Amino acid sequence: MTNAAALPVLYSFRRCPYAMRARMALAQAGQVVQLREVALRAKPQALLDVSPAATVPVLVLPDRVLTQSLDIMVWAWQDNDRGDDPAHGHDPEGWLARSNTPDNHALVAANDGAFKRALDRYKYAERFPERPQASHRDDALAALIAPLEQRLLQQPFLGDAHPCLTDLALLPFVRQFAAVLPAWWASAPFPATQAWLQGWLASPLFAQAMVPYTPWVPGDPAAVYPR
Ligand SMILES: N[C@@H](CCC(=O)N[C@@H](CS)C(=O)NCC(=O)O)C(=O)O
Repeated sequence: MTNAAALPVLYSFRRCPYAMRARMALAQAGQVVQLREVALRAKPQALLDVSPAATVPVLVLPDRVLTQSLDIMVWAWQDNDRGDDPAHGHDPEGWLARSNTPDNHALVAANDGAFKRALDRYKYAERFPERPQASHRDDALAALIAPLEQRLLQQPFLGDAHPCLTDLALLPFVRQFAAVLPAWWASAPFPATQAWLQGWLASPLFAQAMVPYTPWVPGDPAAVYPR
């Protein structure tokens, strides 16, 4: 039986897109952690102690602390410590390997950079009154959605015939983009990206990553993720 208190600690926030992609990677790779749901307005001291920047997600391992969602995703599939299958670690299906292409690295950089910046402005357009909302949306389309559509017209996933880390890295952000003006998105000319997003939102992996946890309070018993 697993001793839950000995599992790595994941500080997480359900609605944070960075935390979502980390949770999906952990679950897909078969990693089990103890999840500490964080209220961003009242961050626990234990989180500040391990990560002064105190963003989520943070994964606390026995020998190091990972404070970037992409590092947590890579660790999820790369970790060979448990030795389930020494030849393949936690990635017998190649989710990490398939993501390691220049095109996929460029998509993640665009997502985390120009797209995220435009997405925030599109989402909170009233805070950026110097430009109309649609111009921020155009920036977001140019940064990520248009190149993503080109890829997905040729292949169902960013790992080609199968999904990979890159699909999961982009998904929570594309979801946010679609949700800003759902009616606009539904009639926008991006059929491949719309189908890709729909497929992921209906997937068991996404459902597993979105199971709610009550905010962690020191002294609580370990809350195992995935459930
Ligand atoms: N580069 C970081 C970004 C993480 C991030 O910015 N997370 C947000 C929540 S979505 C956060 O924790 N913000 C700090 C705060 O709101 O106080 C990563 O990839 O993990």
